[in-house]
Amino acid sequence: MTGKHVWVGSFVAVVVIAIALLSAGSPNASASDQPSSPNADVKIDNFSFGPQTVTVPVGATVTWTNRDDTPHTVVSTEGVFKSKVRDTDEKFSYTFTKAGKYPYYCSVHPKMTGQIIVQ
Ligand SMILES: [Cu+2]
Repeated sequence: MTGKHVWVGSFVAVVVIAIALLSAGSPNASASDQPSSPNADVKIDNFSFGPQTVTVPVGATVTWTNRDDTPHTVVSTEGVFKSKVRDTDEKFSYTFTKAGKYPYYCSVHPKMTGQIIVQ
């Protein structure tokens, strides 16, 4: 009789601890996800930027990765940012802190163009 009560009591304790751990864990998980969520990636492949137009919120970091066999650059038309020559698999990142339209091109191949829209 008393043994059964002890078992029920420890079962309740385990459930309470489990709920406490779950509710403590979820805010941590969303906090660690936060930096990656507003950011965007642009792939450079086959002499083009993809996607060509990317819309991000203010504060987002855009990362370009050269997936082409040819070196490319990422150069803002208005001089806001300018990468060095990026070889295959090299990256360039820029964080946009002001809203606006940011057209850019590849200075090696000026016909390659793209645009970042920051809202
Ligand atoms: Cu290029």
